Amino acid sequence: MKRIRTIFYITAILLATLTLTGCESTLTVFDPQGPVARNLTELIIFSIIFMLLIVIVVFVLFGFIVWKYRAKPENEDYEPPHEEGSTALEITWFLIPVLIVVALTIPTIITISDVEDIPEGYDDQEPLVIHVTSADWKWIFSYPEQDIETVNYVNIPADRPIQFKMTSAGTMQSFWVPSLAGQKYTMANMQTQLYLVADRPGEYIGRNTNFNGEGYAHMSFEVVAESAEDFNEWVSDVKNTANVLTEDEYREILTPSIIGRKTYNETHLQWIDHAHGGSEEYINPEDYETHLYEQEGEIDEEDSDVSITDTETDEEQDESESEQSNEEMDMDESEHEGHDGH
Ligand SMILES: [Cu+2]
Repeated sequence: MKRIRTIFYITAILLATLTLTGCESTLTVFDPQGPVARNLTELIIFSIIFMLLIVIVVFVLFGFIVWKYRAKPENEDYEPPHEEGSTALEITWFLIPVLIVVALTIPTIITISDVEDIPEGYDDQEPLVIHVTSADWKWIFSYPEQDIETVNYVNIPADRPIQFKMTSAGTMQSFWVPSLAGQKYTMANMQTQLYLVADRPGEYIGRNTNFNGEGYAHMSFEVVAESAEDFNEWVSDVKNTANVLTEDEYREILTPSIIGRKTYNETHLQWIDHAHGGSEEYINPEDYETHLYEQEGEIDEEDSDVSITDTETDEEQDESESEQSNEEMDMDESEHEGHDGH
């Protein structure tokens, strides 16, 4: 009776784990939509199977030894003989882990150097260059060839290699489109590169995977892969309808804030390429202390379930709070001045 109950409990727990894993039939990482992501997925699957085999061998041997040398009534008084150790065995169990690490390292290095270049089979095509600038908390995409810029979404032609030249205008972030490529860091004053190809038209989610403050959770973007004709049509649409990006507007975009999608004619690359210095001029440290609170009031207004009066009082509170902190800062400054006078 007790055994049946135990079996029932174990089955219930297993079923619960299975059903609680969610409704999606595939995990994004195991459902690659391009050659770069496919390479990485194959490496992940190889590593999992390889390590699983080692785990199985270890556990089977462990179980076998425990069972074979268990205490039995016939060997109750058994005393093991004194052993001095065996050089041959010690070399063996030193070498096995070394070989395992080497066997895991070789395919990893090959794959990682492969994805650093235009994917195989696409080398005859000129890659489309897109500059990626991450800022707190948005993604800016510049198309130097087309002379257009987008925020929080990037349109790419499918079946053509894309070369992302990535940098950051602020803190370090990490660029990741799990369906299409692995993740790579973006850093101020330097450039990292990432190639990818989308097999066919489709929409994919990309996001920042490096925690960088309050707006981190919202720092995602959409990658829209289109046919070459659709992409060219979109470019000419932007050229005909979008506003020209001004330097003032660009500075405003860079302040720490959560903004939606934007589309511009011309790119910020004409004044600044954060990959080669100059980010400091565009970053105001004070923005990091106040700007998001102002922005939150705007977000509340959009929510239909928040009444206007609530939002107003929230904003008033935020304003008085930031005024207070400004006053405190002014006081601090005057105190310092006083000390300097001595
Ligand atoms: Cu760096």
